Amino acid sequence: MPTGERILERTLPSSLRAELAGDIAVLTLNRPEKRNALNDETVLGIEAFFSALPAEAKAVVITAAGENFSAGLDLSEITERNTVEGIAHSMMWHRAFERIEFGRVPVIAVLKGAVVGGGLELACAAHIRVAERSAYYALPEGQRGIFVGGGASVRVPRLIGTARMADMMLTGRVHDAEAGQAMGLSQYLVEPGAGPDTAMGLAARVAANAPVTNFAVIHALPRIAEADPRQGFMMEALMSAVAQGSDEAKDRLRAFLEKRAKKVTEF
Ligand code: 1HE
Repeated sequence: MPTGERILERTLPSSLRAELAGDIAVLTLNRPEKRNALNDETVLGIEAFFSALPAEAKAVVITAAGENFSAGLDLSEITERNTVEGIAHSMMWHRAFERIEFGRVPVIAVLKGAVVGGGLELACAAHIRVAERSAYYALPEGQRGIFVGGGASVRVPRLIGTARMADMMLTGRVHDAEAGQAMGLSQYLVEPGAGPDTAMGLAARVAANAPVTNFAVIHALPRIAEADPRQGFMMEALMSAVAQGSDEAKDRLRAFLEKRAKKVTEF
């Protein structure tokens, strides 16, 4: 049976590179000469990658070649599009990024340099963001005369609040990596160049979790967090029971009780 890696070799555009490091798949934005601007081919490639992850992959790390994560939408492609085509284009981004957020495994993005416009939208679809100190965040759509279309209106307010997003769009405000960390755009802030190693270390920890836990965190947690509390508590009880009932949970709990598992402080 062909591995996902081999499938991906055939389907990915040159603006993306995919590798498998053990049980961690690494997707690299590979168009540094255009600051990893996201053209249609790249967004469709992202969708293809996350739709056909190698079976071995238990976590994904998204990195970027060059000094920048991504300068967002490829502005050279936008001028010819009419309104109806614009809707289809935005929905194509939504589809691709939903594959990231609601895919099979957790995703960690390594941010640096420009994380702007659609680049920030891509970053926000990941579950964990590791920002190098060079990272900066902006939503220049306001200044370009357009609006976000890759899911930012849904995902960014959940991280930083509607008021901060409105400010970024209305005034063109740029936030540096420290500010981004303080407001919740990133969960980790690291020195320049340290992002990939940090992300791979985190991915290894994620990959070591029971699959049912990772499933619950990706698929159940965000839905529960947005649900009416009464339904949320019910969903939590059901998810909790499903997880507890698994053989792997029983093995792990027994290992702790028999002093064979690490303490919280030893992870
Ligand atoms: C691009 C793009 C792009 C660079 N589309 N080609 N995004 C933006 O509005 C951000 C636009 N980009 C910039 O403001 C700057 O490029 C950066 C601050 C990110 C980086 O500056 P710098 O000095 O390192 O690079 P550069 O010289 O500006 O760009 C290098 C090349 O990349 C240059 O092409 P070249 O052929 O002249 O060498 C640039 O034209 C090209 N380039 N960014 C196309 N974005 C689903 S809706 C999402 C809506 C949005 O994302 S809107 C925000 C778009």
